[in-house]
Amino acid sequence: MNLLSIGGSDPSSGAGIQSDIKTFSSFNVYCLTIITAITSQNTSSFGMIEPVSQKILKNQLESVISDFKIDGIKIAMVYNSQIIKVLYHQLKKLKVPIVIDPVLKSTTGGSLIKSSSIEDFRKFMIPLATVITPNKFEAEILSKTKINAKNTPKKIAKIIQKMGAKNIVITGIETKNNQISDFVLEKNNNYFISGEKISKINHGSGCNYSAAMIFALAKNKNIRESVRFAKQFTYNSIKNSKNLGKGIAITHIQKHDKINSELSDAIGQFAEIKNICKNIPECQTNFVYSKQTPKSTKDILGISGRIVKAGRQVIVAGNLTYGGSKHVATALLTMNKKFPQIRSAINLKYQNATILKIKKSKLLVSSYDRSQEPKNVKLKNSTIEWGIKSAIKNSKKVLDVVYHKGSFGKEPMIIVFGENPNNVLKKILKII
Ligand code: PXL
Repeated sequence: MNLLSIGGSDPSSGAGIQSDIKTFSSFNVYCLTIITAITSQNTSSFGMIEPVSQKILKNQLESVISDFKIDGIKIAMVYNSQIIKVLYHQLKKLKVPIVIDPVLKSTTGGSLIKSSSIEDFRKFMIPLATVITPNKFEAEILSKTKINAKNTPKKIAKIIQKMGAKNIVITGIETKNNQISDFVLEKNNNYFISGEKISKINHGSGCNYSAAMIFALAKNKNIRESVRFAKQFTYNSIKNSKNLGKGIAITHIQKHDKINSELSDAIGQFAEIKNICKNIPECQTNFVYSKQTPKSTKDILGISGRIVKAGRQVIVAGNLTYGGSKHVATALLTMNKKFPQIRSAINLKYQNATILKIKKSKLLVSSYDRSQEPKNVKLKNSTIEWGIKSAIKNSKKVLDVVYHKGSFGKEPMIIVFGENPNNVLKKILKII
């Protein structure tokens, strides 16, 4: 896949074109670049901007468009009206998804667009957008309206949609209870997507969000899935941000191995299953995926927090880390010792209806009785290992599901196992 990033050069490599190269490379995607302006900046201050000429901009576009198949385009810093007009004329004829990140200011205070060009931005850039991703401040400037009780996010997003963008995502519109929500307006649909907030000033998160968004769209994910994906990717990049210079931290993109991308893809799809919140237990859900031949839970990737219920929404709290899950990872480790091909698992709420469906399906199921747990097991805190071992002891065939009905003070639970996260997901869809 080839994605094109159009924007400014940032010598600190925290934002702009350099940041997008890091993001796309982490997805194993080839990153084409078109530079609209050279900025000088570091983690403390913003220096000069030198926009490129229309001539070289047009020539860059022609070079790239005539040669490569382009699967998606992200446009960020455009700086002035000349640049905006060249981009409009070259890009309007292309039929690929375009994400526009309407960057107006850098975190360190530099203006990334001339104020006299904002009207042209509205007129020529916004209509190109499959998705536009303003933050609250940018949405207010573009719509010329302050967000308040009367002027709701929906109203502001509708104003921007009227300017021609197909879908609007206003990022960080609302923060409460340690959560940060994005507002999404699609053609005939609007909703909030919430995630865990990290209060850390950083350089790069906005770029990471829009870059992850174009990747998801180019992979044919729908808008809701793409927003979730971008949100989780950005959460991770902020969580892992590093103090590389003397000023603010720069977001960090971990190289994604196959295990990581398969699991995060499946978690995104799991969170999108209709009414899935009903299958999340009180102790919440973890979804894990193991390296081949795991020696301990440290070889098993899981969510450092959990997949949690928040009303009717499901929120992925925390990021993917090896050793991130204790319980589900221990269950998987035990299963994997007997059946090495089983490398992924998830825990779901115990419900009679689910058990009935499991029994009707062709899935192989077994259970254990926590009330039979020997004292020494309880003392050693190895209940799960003992439970899974007893459930699979007599099975020659690979088991798909193991459950227990709980005991005093212990919540009953269903664990679904599979060879990989996608395989687990398919089994879940059969039984919920
Ligand atoms: O984060 C927005 C952004 C985009 N592009 C360039 C930037 C910045 C922020 O500093 O410098 C070139």
